[in-house]
Amino acid sequence: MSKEIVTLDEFIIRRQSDFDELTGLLRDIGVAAKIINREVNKAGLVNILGIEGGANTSGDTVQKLDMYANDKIIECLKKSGECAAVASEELDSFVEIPPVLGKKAGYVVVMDPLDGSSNIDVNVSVGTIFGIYRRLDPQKPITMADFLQKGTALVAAGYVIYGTSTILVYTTGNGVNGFTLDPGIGEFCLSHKNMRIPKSGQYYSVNQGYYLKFDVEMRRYIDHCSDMNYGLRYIGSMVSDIHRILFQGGIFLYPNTRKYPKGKLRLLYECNPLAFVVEQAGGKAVTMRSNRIMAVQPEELHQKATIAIGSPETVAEMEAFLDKYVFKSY
Ligand code: P6P
Repeated sequence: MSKEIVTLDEFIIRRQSDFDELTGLLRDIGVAAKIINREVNKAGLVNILGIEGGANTSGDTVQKLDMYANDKIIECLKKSGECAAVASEELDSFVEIPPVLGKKAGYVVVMDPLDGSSNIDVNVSVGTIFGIYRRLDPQKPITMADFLQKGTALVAAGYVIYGTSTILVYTTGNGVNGFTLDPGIGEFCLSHKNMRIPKSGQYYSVNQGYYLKFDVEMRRYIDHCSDMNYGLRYIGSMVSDIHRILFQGGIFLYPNTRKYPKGKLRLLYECNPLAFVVEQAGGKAVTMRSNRIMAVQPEELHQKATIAIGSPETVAEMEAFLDKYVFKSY
């Protein structure tokens, strides 16, 4: 008997009890993901035709794909009237979304519309990352404080991977579920129910090229991974690297380096949403000082953070190296 097909829309409606008003917002994100998927899949063609970054045959300016994704998501978020404002890696500050039929929108969205977009030219998977917060006070105007909330205040978060298949993975705080886009019917269909990360894993994901620029405790930990014959998997696309760890177990690391003393990845719209998903799947996400990522108080929109995220036992094993080697100077 064929397995029942549960589309993203049906799943969201069935789970409506989670967050009533969130239903339309999640569906808006699903629509945006389908539109971005279509353009990402054509990106290679665009480059072949040599019009990337220029004007296409009809004279239209070909937008950079990450700005295209940014604009498309904002356009889709205007539909449900549940999102009051958006903060994006592509924008200096947040943008407000016009109310729909005078409705007081209850949420704000943080996002990296197309993370790892430099990989598109070499046909490596890229992704969209999003997080959803309740507004601090729907009766008051939107301020930066609505966005500078800890990850623990997220009500939903997820990512989309545009890869060999297009998968949307999200949580509303009641576990993690994955939906694969079926191009035949143009719907995201439930494909990974109640995802759980392995308690430990044999993969580590870090840019080994920075080895000599890491702190001594990080270099000792990477030596340990080699001693344990862990597999190194790193494609320079955070969403894809962490998606693999979610499935196969292990750890993803972006430590501080001399070039990025506070880390490279963004706390608000990269680390926190992915930390929420991984924690909801039973994993762990900490900074290089063993602070829970989701408990860090954001001070500014594009704040950077160091991160170690993945299987709980593997992250704990890494933290033991921080304790063992870090000089307790502070
Ligand atoms: P590096 C992509 O540019 C990105 O923001 C993440 O997706 C990825 O994990 C990281 O940067 C790669 O950075 O310094 O290793 O090239």
